[in-house]
Amino acid sequence: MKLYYSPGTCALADHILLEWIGRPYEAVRVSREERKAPAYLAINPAGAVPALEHDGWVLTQNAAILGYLADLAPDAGLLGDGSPRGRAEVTRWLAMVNSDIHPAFKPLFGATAWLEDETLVAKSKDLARATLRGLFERVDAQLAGRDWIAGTRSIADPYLYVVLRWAKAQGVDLSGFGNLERYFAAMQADPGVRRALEQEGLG
Ligand SMILES: N[C@@H](CCC(=O)N[C@@H](CS)C(=O)NCC(=O)O)C(=O)O
Repeated sequence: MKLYYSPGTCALADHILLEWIGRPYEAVRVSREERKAPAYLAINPAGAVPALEHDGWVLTQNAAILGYLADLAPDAGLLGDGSPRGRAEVTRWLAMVNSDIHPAFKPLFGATAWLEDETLVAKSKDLARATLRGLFERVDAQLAGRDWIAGTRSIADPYLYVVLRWAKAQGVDLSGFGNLERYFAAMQADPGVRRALEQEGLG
């Protein structure tokens, strides 16, 4: 299995998951330039990471890759407690991270640079930070009394960890979110997380 990644991106979630499930894999680093070059576009026409190659088949979209990896290792129990509601909780929090939190970072990663006016770009970034604080407030509330976002360790956790790293790097105000701090510290100390970070040169 090959995971195509760029360091610190959302592909770090898949990298952590590969460590958690303990299947052999190769992590293939792709630079910003390589993501838009023909060789990589043949793998993922979106020019984005992650992409997963397994026995000649390529899978893209983070949520799909995380789900696939978890299905390859049912014993790891990364899709809930086995009940329909447990599975739905995992999907609920994965969806929140993938479709609400991740896209909310776009202005902070340059999506509003086209505005060209420095004041407007700064305002769009401030608005993004405020939106993200609101989203993380809900995550913090969910983590009260829980070690994992969906109750049991799941595919939503590595992705949540990645967006928390981004939030810290981008100056999102997370003050007062004690549950999130505890969660982040536990993830930082996790051996699989550490191995993935080290392989990406972020350890
Ligand atoms: N919807 C895609 C989004 C992936 C995505 O946004 N990847 C970023 C890294 S976190 C990327 O490669 N961006 C480069 C680009 O889109 O040009 C998914 O969930 O996999």
